[in-house]
Amino acid sequence: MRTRRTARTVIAVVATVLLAGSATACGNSDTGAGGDSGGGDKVVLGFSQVGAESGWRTANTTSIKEAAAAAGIELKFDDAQQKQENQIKAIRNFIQQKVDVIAFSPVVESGWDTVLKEAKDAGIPVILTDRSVDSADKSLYKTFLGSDFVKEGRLAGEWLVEQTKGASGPVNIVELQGTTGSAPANDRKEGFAKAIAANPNLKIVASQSGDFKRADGKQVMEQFLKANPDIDVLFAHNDDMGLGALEAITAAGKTPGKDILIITIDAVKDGMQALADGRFNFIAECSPLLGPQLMDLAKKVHAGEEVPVRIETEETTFTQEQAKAALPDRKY
Ligand code: GYE
Repeated sequence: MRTRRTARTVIAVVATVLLAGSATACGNSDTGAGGDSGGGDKVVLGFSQVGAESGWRTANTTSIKEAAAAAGIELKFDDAQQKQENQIKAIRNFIQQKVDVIAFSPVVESGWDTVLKEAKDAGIPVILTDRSVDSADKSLYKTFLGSDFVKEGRLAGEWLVEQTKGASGPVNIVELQGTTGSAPANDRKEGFAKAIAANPNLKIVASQSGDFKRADGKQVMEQFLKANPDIDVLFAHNDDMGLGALEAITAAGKTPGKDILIITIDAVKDGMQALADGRFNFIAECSPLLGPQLMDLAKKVHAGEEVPVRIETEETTFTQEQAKAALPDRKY
């Protein structure tokens, strides 16, 4: 009995201290960085999304909206329809509305310094999510939460090197790149190229952007097939372009996954289904479920807490067998 009462007292004391602590934290954050949003106690987060170009993006948007609701964050969401000018406009609107925190996924890497400086001058902290910027001034944002795209490309390339070990003749590769100038397109291309570089028989015979979209993937693959009769491998920077390409390959009378090996990145449900069915051969995962971590970071930077400058998403890779096993539990 005695011990129990003591334990209860300890818990009560701890709870009081915690409450007092959080009250202070709230007080601090109200006067901290960022303007007065007029949103009461709720942190107001302005988020500029790239668009709705892929299954990955849809899952990412859902994750962000659900996580904001769960965290009690007021989310102002803007869809930029894959246009940088729209993202810049959205960020300027957020600054004008004096939101507490701005987060965005930059459609391309370059050209952000001016608007980021405007946010900094207004005292509004910025979080980069999913994609990064190439700004030399790292003080323009607090942190970057997202994947290592170079690594994803490298894993894709390493798998191919392993598969084609001992191949005597040339292995002709076509590459469907993501949005021109975007971090994932630049980095995945680089990682893949480096991974295959030591194997002179592995040759990228054509490489073009399909803008991360299914329809564009199909159309560019049609052109690839017309211009190159002997394609052995397709490396697509995301599942959606790979899925579009499947139609072009089938229409050309070839069997995807057999006549042409298909490697993609993302591992969204449709991609995983294609992999489990044997139409894709390998996927390097890129997780879109960034919402909960983003909300946590938004609260922290609003409260003036230090956060790591780089937070990397955890990811894996999938073979056909692994996709079959993982598919039933796949949430997106
Ligand atoms: O791979 C692609 C999406 O930036 C990681 O964007 C993201 C990429 C993702 O459109 O499907």
